[in-house]
Amino acid sequence: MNMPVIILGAGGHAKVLIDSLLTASAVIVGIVDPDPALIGVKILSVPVLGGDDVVNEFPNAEILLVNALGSIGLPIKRKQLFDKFRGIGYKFVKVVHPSAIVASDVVLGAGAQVMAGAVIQTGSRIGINSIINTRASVDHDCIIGDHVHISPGVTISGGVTVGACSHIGTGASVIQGISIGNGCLVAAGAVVTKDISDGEKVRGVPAREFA
Ligand code: JB2
Repeated sequence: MNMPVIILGAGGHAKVLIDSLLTASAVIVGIVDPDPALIGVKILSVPVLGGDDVVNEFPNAEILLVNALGSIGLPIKRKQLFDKFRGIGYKFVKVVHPSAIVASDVVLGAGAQVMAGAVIQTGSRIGINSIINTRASVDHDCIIGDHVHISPGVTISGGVTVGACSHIGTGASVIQGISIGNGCLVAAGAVVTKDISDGEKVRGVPAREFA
């Protein structure tokens, strides 16, 4: 990564990303966040510079962005923030923690984030702006769509498809060959043994739909 980066958002996900980026000796210009009370606050030595308008002071050819808006449910706001800046020509850098294991043929989309201890096996693809969070495991030949959050400790077996903007909660498991649609929510700890349609929310063991 040759260009300096700006971090969007100053919360918990930002802290984890900044740690990963500093490990990789990235040059971080600062953080932007809409909360004015955070201006000047530092996260792991990186200061909050102001709101999102600060990004516009840097030409899009001279800076890379990192989307640090995480999610604890459907990643809609995270997608909106990504689309807003991508739409005006900014590029999002991929972040891969050095302790992650990513097979050599895995394709990571723009702005994908692979956190510490995650494993992504051969033949898998990860969409743009998606998070494979701490110690999550994505086995062989999985297709993870755009703007997906695979939360910490999730286990996804081989040949699984996860549609765009879905959220797989902490510690959930998905057996082999399952298809999860777009905009789905899998609650923490669920065990998914059947396909899930677009927009469905499931929880429990085995996972069943809830309102
Ligand atoms: O439009 C925005 C915006 N909206 C909220 N632009 C920018 N630049 N920042 C935005 N934010 C800021 O994101 C909020 O003001 C807040 O400072 C930050 C979100 O912080 P929070 O700690 O609430 O959540 P997070 O997204 O960093 O982390 C969640 O998701 C992670 C994946 C947490 O639940 C974590 O526990 C989780 N690991």
